[in-house]
Amino acid sequence: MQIETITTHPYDDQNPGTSGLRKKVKTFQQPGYLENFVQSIFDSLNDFAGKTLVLGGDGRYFNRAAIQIIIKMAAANGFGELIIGQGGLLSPPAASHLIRKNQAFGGLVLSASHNPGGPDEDFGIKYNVANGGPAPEKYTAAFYQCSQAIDCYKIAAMADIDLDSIGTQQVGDIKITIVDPVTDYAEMMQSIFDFPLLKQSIGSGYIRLCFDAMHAITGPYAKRILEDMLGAKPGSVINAEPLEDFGGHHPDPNLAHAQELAAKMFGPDAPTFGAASDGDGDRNMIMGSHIFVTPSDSLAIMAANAHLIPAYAKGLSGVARSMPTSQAVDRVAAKYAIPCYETPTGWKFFGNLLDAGKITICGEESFGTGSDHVREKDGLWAVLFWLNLIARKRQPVADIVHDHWLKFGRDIYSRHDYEAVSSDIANGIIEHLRSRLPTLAGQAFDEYIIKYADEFSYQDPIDNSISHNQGIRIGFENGSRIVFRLSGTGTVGATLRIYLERFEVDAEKHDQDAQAALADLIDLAEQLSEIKKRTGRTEPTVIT
Ligand code: VG1
Ligand code: CO
Repeated sequence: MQIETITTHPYDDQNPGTSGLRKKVKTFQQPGYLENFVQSIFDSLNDFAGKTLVLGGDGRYFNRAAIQIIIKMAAANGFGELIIGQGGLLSPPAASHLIRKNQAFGGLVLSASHNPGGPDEDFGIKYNVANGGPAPEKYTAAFYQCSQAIDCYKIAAMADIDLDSIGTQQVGDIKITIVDPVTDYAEMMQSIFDFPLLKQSIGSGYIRLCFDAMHAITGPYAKRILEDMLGAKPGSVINAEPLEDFGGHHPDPNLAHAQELAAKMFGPDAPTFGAASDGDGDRNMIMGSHIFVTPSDSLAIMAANAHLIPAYAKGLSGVARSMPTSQAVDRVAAKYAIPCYETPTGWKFFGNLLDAGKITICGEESFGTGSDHVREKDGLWAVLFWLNLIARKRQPVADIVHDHWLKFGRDIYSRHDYEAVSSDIANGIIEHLRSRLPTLAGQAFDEYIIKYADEFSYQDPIDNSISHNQGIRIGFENGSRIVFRLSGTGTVGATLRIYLERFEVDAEKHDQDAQAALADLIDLAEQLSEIKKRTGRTEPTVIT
């Protein structure tokens, strides 16, 4: 096999964000752009000669082309084996599982997750380390550094690989195995949840479900697991066929984007249970008949009831949530006397805690939950968790949620996003907030008295690495919080996120509409940040 060394020039924008490098497809199609980044990853890793790399993506536009390039580069750089999902497909949790199961050196996951797909939309790539989780910051910083000085990349002169035929072939020094993307993952799910009980509850009609795959990667996973294995009626999985452009939709599971599902769940004769996943299948939205469960509540409810799930019957070692996620899970941890960790946004910060056995379950407000079964958030895992819970408790979703609030109180929660704001204006807003921080504590705005105002820094309790500037937090004496941060996954301008939460202990007030209940905090967020004033916008782009 002939290996070519191709001269290239650096691109200055290959700094990975919250979850890998995400750019427009057109950016990735520039000469050498993808190659530079992949070579920069390989150049910053050591001792992988002859070892195994897992490879797959969310199936969006450019996925197949990128996989062919990466195969040739992995061969040229000396990997010994590639494990690739059939059709180039692997959801991040399935890739994470394959890395762990095969004791691979790492994996490349091609995904822009919840971002739209197509020739004019987004593409992304991230590297996962040997524990199956996203590369921690010290790795991504090294990738970026290499990308700024790169002058050549290596690629093998070999024919394209047939990605659709399962099996193993040897090409020169590299073994290439195409695997079914679902089989191993489905087996793992069977080992975590009570499949016989689920089959019985679904088969008897006690649970009627609708899962919206949003024309993204979870289609084949959900069809196999929910319909074929658990007996949900054919058609229970909607938008099940993965499309390169997700049917022109935004594959982000929330009430704003999963409208078809939302209409069903709030319509007449609504199913008992509804759920959706994002483009790459690591997020989940949970709904019941006429109820939407916020991701922060979902995490807390899972933690509070985990002992009812076979794999977690012994209880949890601890829990973790990203900083902007509501404090609902903290209340569960306090009651069960288990540790609760607060990490920066992004799954890479959970890896060390999971590896060290400090936590069993973790989650983010952005529709992500997961456990120590893999090192990624896992959409279908969360769906099966909820199904298992409903089957065990013999209670509808709404009752499970209301009972939880009764016991722990309700953390009323919402996130407001302002997308595609000019970067200068967005940075100006953050600077403005930052400059106000030192004088905010003690100030009173009606019943809201500011208890602390700071910029979140995190010291990893395992490796002691420190991550600064992880979002601006303003906490109030009554437990409410407002958090401001800039997104690290967008590809156009800047996205400003405002996270709002207020604790309500009074059961009489648990059924309020979140936006109405948070109205004072929403006003206060504007007073403090001047987002509307500075952007000229009258309302957020998306409210979740
Ligand atoms: C967003 C979410 C974050 C999540 C990340 C990746 O990041 O807020 O919680 O981990 O996306 O999710 P940001 O920086 O835009 O706020 V996914 O499903 O894109 O892998
Ligand atoms: Co995702």
